[in-house]
Amino acid sequence: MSAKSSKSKSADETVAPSVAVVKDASVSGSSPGKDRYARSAEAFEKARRLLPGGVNSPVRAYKAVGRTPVFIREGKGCTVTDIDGNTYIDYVMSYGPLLLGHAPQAVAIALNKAIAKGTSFGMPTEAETRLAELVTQLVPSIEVVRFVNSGTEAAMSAIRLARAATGRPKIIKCTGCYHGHSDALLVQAGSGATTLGSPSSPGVPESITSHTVLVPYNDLQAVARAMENFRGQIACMAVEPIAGNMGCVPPKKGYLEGLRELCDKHGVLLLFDEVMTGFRVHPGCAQGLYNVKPDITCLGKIIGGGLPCAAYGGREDLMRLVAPDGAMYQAGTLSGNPLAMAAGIAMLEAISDPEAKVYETLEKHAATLAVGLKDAAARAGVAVQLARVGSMMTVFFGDHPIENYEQATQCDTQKFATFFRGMLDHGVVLPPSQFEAWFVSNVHDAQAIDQTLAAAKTAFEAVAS
Ligand code: KE4
Repeated sequence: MSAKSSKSKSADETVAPSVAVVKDASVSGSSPGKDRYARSAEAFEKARRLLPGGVNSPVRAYKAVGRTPVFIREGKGCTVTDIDGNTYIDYVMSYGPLLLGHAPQAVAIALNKAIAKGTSFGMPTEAETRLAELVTQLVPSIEVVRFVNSGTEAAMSAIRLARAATGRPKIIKCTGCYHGHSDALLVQAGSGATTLGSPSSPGVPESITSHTVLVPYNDLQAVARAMENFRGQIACMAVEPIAGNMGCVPPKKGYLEGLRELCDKHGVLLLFDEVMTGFRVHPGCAQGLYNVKPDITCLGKIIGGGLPCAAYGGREDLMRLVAPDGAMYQAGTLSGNPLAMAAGIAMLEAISDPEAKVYETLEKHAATLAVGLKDAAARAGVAVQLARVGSMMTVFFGDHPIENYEQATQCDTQKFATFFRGMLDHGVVLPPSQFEAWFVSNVHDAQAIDQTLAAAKTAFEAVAS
């Protein structure tokens, strides 16, 4: 999901906020034998009666790709199997947590041990300290950390911390970057030069979003102007160090370093939202890869190994402001719960084991996939831009450079939808939006990549025709 597009959506267009709606009727490609997805279609009808859109997170409803969602029965390695018995090579990978594939043995064993001793206590456990040790050892900028249950909660709390630490009300964020669905962050470009945000969702008061200043991603001049315009009022600049919610858009050379300098110049805290990039692109996160230290970092996804776990952390002087050390209040019944801690410890111990060569394997598989996809698109005569950092990537359907959200939204979402359906019908399941990143795990082996590229050949030909 990513920031809401500028136009408001009618009720039946509640899609992943930035995804242009692709009308089901006109483009729902010829899906092979309706029976192939019959059970999923039935399950979806039943779910829709009881859940908004039949899902618990909007992007999963497949509104942008002209199909109804497949319901998953199980995951194994780099594949998932739906309730109709179709098996797919999976590049959704739960939108990022599954760096080691579905239910890796280390995590499964750790969870089995933990669950035998209980699921939640509401009292401290040593597992929380152990995961905190791993996080502070691996993430260069984190000296003290607080665990929460979702990336939204991490970002919301980190912003409150920045405001508490600076006494300043405003925040800067980039259009197209997504930091969860807390009110202050559901903004879209407002009118007028001030670029003050206006709500991108009903239910968000203008009074909240008027403290959120929007700038384009990868544009240092815009950040400098915003900091000048609102001198002394900006608490933090929140940014995905590698954008993943407009599709994968890497930072331009010098961008992150430039943000660090501007923040230092204006007394603004630099907040890296590494919910997606944390431990994805490097054992030290994106900040380790690019060697730029933020003041506050949000983590999520991989840190819980697929269980609900996220965190915010940073410089000790800042984190000591958080209750009960300090007065900045934040709390959570299931924060640091033993199951998520067990899964997170198993994940971080596995990925930080130099013997395991996890990142070398990820890079090898993802690079092979990227080269093969570009080649398949070229052979089919389809113009694509492939953006990749490590094991997160996006195939953009367009022939223009993509360095920010505005350029990403100029892509051909109908071509993407055709490609998506072709891949699904040939055994590969992708995130159902042009504005999402694909995720490769260390168990997407050579055979899986070959199968993916065979499906891509057919899917690109469908786009071309
Ligand atoms: P959650 O509240 O969904 O755990 O995390 C929000 C969040 C915060 N920051 C970044 C950089 C994120 O990518 C996310 C969530 N990512 C989306 C995927 N684009 C989650 C998928 C969904 O919304 O279903």
